[in-house]
Amino acid sequence: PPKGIDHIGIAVRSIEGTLPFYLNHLHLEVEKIVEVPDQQVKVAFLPLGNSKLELLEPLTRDSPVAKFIDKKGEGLHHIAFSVSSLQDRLNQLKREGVTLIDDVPKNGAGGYPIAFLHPKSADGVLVELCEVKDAERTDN
Ligand code: CMX
Repeated sequence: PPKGIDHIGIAVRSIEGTLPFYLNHLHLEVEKIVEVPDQQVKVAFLPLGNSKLELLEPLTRDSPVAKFIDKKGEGLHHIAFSVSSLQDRLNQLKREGVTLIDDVPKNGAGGYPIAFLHPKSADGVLVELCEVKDAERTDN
């Protein structure tokens, strides 16, 4: 089973425009802001207990997050579970008939391997799996 929720992804048009809500009203803090070329997004990390929020700002007009905002507007974009042995997990899900977006892991925003499952396999929820080494986790 997954080890926990690594993060929740929220699609925004502008990180700069969105941050004041999380900083001033929810009193969260920004750990770092990085660009993830593989996913064509800029990401702000806001730690929250053993998990975090990720604000996702599209870097290109035709990136997945830009298309999402065009279609559905800003808001909850995906949920990410931490797992071990990501490639084994993907192989297993494929054998079980789950539609994968990524057959092989990509480089994620946190610097570790990630892969997405297709929302049509999860009743409309975009699910991400993140491989986090046990030693890097803060909750064990
Ligand atoms: N949550 C739920 N459903 C979503 C979705 C999301 N985040 N994004 C798209 N969909 C749905 C669409 O609503 C659409 O549904 P319908 O067919 O019922 O209309 C369907 O998926 C297809 O969407 P689309 O707009 O035609 O877009 P594509 O098929 O080109 O892409 C998807 C959809 C999920 C394959 C693509 O967004 C993707 O590859 N996502 C994974 C990568 C990603 O999202 N990266 C950004 C985050 C990066 C990070 O966290 O670092």
